[in-house]
Amino acid sequence: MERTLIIVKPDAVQRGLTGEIIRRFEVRGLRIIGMKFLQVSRELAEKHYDVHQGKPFFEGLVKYITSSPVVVIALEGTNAVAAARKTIGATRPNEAEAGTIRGDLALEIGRNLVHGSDSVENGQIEVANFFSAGELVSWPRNTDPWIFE
Ligand code: IDP
Ligand code: MG
Repeated sequence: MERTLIIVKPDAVQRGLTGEIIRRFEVRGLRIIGMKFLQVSRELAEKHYDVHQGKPFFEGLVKYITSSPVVVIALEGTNAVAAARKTIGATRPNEAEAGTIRGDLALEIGRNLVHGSDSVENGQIEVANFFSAGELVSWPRNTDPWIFE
């Protein structure tokens, strides 16, 4: 089943939006298979955002994601990657649709509250970067037949 990595970023944790953000993925029907609270190290931040190395916002981005604790969540579901990205909304919160996390709760690109993997391949890679195999539980949820056809 498709997997995606969600990061409830430092601004969201500081603003007390962790529960609100988890709720939106939960009610969407995505199944939580891993979750933890941690402070991201510089090393892990650079690995996670490797594709953005060399861009003008890279240093600020690493500072932001390592500035304060985050909640990381591994989600599973049919079309988990695209579904989570839709629920998150556009990267620039001013362009994000109302009804999305960023469109409802954020204003600026450098404080956009949440990360979601951008491809099926990156979903697998990013989940593995943040979770060991023993930290993931692929459990049979009783509601699965009412959500996955
Ligand atoms: P995404 O989070 O929607 O996938 P990406 O383009 O992958 O967006 O960028 C990763 C993160 O880097 C963004 O969520 C945002 O926090 C930050 N970022 C991207 N572009 C800029 C920028 O131009 N200025 C400041 N921060 C940026
Ligand atoms: Mg991205």
